Amino acid sequence: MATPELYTKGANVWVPDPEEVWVCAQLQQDYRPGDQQLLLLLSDGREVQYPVAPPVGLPPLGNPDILEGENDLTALSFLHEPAVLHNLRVRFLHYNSIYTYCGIILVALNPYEELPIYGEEVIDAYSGQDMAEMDPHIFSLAEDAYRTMIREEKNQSIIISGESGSGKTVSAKFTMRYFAVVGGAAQQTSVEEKVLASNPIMEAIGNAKTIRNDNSSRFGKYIEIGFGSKGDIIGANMRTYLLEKSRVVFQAPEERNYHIFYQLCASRDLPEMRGLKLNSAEDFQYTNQGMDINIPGVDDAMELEHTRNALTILGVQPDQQMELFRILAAVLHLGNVNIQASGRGGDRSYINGDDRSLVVFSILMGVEGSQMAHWLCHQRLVVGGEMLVKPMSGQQANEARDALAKHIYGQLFAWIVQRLNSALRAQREQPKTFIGVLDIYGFETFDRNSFEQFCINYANEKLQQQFNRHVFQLEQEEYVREELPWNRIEFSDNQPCITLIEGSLGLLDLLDEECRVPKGSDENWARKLYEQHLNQSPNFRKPRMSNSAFIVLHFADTVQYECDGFLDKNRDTIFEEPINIMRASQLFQQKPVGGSLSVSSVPNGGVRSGKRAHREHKLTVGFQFRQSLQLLMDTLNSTTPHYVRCIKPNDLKQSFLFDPKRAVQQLRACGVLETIRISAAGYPSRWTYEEFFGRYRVLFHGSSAQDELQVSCQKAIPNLIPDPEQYCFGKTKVFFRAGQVAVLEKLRAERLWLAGVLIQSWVRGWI
Ligand code: AD9
Ligand code: MG
Repeated sequence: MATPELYTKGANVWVPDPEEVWVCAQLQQDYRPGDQQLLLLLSDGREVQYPVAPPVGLPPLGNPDILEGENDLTALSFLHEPAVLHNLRVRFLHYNSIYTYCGIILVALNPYEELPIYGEEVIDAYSGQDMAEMDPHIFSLAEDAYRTMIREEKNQSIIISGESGSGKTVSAKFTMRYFAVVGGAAQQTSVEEKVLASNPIMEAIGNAKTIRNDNSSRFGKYIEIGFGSKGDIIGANMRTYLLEKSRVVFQAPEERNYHIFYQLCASRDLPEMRGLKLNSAEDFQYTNQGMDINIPGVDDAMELEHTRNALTILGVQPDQQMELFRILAAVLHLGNVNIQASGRGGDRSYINGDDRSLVVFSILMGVEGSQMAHWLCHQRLVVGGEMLVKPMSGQQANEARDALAKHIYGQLFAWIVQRLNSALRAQREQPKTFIGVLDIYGFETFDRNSFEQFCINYANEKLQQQFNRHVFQLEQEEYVREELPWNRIEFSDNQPCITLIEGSLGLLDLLDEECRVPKGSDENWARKLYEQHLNQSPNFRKPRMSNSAFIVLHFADTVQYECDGFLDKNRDTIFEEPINIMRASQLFQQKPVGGSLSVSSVPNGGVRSGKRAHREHKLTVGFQFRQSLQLLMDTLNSTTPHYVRCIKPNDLKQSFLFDPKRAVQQLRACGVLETIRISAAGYPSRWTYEEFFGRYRVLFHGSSAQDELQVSCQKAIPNLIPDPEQYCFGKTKVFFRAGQVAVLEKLRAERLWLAGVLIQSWVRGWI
């Protein structure tokens, strides 16, 4: 893509820098083909010899000044990483602009500061406007989705991704608020209010404080907002993905369990809460492991008020709310049940009959305490057709208790989602169209990566493919519309990686198989992975120093996964007997929708009956996740997608601080740079003949008559750009390959200079 003739004295280039990622430098003399070095002046005043011999090559060129602060990155003439980074930084730091387009993507930088740009007056300003005419904003994207839906009578979706703490949930809520305002019914119905009220409820039960984000969503969510024939909101429906259940029983230092537990503990002195026998969250094993039960600036008792109000708005009656709280309190008490190891070498365990936590748990859940105590410490096995009761070790019993807690919470979560959905269901008419908002976990890589990261990264791999194909298709459509000669754009499809994960005998298949075979183990699975995929799949590697880990080359990054624990997490093992006792409980018996909790209505981990569950194969987590992702992809593919990519500009949660290293890492991972690449591979710069003539008339000799513009352009351009590969004439537009706008700008500048026109004005692009 380097255009040697542009490397002349005074030209700006970007050179790599360990701190700033890229720094700007100015060429001190013309480059001549064959030169081994460039003499550069760095911005700090140093002169350096920059080696350009292969494989380094010429450094990327800076963009013409007219493009500085451009609000669409794909309008940059040179499309490369330093240009993208520089432009985002200039907009963010100089103009406090957190939003920038990158083609069809809206890039959103988290400002970590409340900005006065979300008020109703701003919504009004964006409402009814054309996207191209307004500054980039989450509202302009929402408006575009809304207008497209009305105009084309087609479903839309807004796909928000980004890493933890980058602002996805905040963005999702702003889009929902936008729709609630523009789609608000004339006669005040309460549907919009209900749709918005679902947010605090879902956050109470599905969000938690993590080291990255005080309000981190621990599940994925796709909410479809249904609109009636007048374009007003008439209902909604949500689907959730992969709740992190392990958090219910375990939290890392400085992290918390789900907010709702702390909200309840903080409200324990309310008269109606007394019966729950709650203490401070510091006293419960399930809420105190992070060692800090508070979030600065958050009053958990007040938050419970919000949660309760929201539940009331959604029609969950106070007595039903108390039922939920009772189950949640029971989970906390369950975590404090003291399991004692006994027997030789601790191979048995027991719970004291007067264990206070067990007593409270049993009362709250309405189950028989002694039975529960027995079945938490014993398991039933079928050996040779005969039923045996086997004692469990202390560790096994603790695992069984934790598994029960996770199961109860998972059921409660699923029940609340169902309950909200039935409250949000459209009443009078069927929705004509919907806008789906997807707030899903972004690509993740930690020092140690396990099943959760694997699933999350798999989801992102699928979303990236959906995105690539969509962008690619749009490009092709534009080329067809403009009747360009058939010109295939090459782009790197990530299908091989997806096949590796979900294909036949892929990673998930082999994992399921290993979960089925007797004596299956994480190590055996690892071995089978190596046998099947090493040197076969381009996206698979084995780490040199380990036999229990594997490496996947994802589109965003290369990630090493530790196999330890994959089988258990995929099986999501539940111990049946305690759950059978739960099934006898009043709370778990009633009808699912509109009624009370049900253990059998929810597919994930739903236990059918004690005996049958032995024989019937339970669906694995991986299998279900693959299915739900496929369903999501089908849905997204049937809509017009709109993409938001959230970027976390620093790890300190500091307002308007831009850490280029972190930003670039995310731009690579979220596909923005890939979009740029796809864009650069085709004809990223395009102008209507009129626009083109307007800017470059000094380079023309031909007629400026309206109907002859096209012909004039077609005559002029071959003289300006000798390589016919670099441009293409369409029906209404002229298309250029990356870098050509810079060539034209340079020619224009020289012509203007010759003509003696004031340099200042063209530098600023005023003429
Ligand atoms: V996670 O993957 O669920 O852990 P999110 O959802 O990407 O993450 P979230 O939306 O919760 O991040 O944003 C994190 C915090 O950043 C918020 O609590 C705000 O304090 C802050 N934030 C994000 N976006 C904005 C914004 N547009 N304006 C002001 C913001 N603050
Ligand atoms: Mg979130």
